[in-house]
Amino acid sequence: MSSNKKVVAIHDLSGIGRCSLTVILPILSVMGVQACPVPTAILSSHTGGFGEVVLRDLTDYIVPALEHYKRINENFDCIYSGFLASNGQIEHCLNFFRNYPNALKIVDPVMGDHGKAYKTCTTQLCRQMIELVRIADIVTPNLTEASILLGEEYPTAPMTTQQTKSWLVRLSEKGPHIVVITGIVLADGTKCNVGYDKNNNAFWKVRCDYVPVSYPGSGDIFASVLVGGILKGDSLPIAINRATSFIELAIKTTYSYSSEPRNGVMIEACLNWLVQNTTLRDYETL
Ligand code: PXL
Repeated sequence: MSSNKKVVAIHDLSGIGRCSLTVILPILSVMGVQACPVPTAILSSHTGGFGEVVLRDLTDYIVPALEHYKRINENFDCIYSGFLASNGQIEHCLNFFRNYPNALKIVDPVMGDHGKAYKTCTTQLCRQMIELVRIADIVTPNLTEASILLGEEYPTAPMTTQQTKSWLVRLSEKGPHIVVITGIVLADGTKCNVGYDKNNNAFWKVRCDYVPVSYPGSGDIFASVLVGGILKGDSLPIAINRATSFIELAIKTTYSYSSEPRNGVMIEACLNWLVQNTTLRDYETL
């Protein structure tokens, strides 16, 4: 595997709760992609359910790491950013993207869930996240994040196909040529993840089963499988299919054990599915 793709993953490292780098690194590795972590912070746990978290901010690590890589002419195929806790971190991330103009830029604009912004996501931080979205090739917001980025109310009712397409197009008009929105409920009651490829004017959807529990880190798992798929040569609908099928499998496995939601998704039980690089065909046009 000497010619495998190499990704800089700019995310936090949370000790327990299975999110960000603790799920991104194993997922990319089993998919045959080399992940080079640039940790933005070290936390004892994620911020959703373990009480007061111990945090070591690493904002001042990002630029020196970038400078080191530039000094040694290290190249990357892709730069992939996620949860960022301050405007400084976003600024340094922008720096990374600008220094590697040929790398595929994937921004998961982690800002909130279930219609609410995370505590760390101030109005100013949300505004600056848009700067990262502008420079990105691919963005992967959930419905909450898509509504924040578009300045729209969080839709509590199902969305029409027309409205969903309009949101995808409006997000792509900010810069990225590929937009994937997760967690859409369409008017026919189906839950799905949707994608838009501006260059081919193609709209896609992949349905997923509803499971009555929400696990932290699910968005990180979805996005990292999507990143791995795209880098391994999946088309957009197949990559969305792979990411959706994997998160569905992992969530259903976790749910079957009645595991506490705050402990995240039991990816360890399911990573072998990714190794198989299954042929998929469960996508549809939107
Ligand atoms: O999965 C998103 C995420 C990443 N990192 C930290 C978080 C969260 C969501 O709560 O708290 C530290």
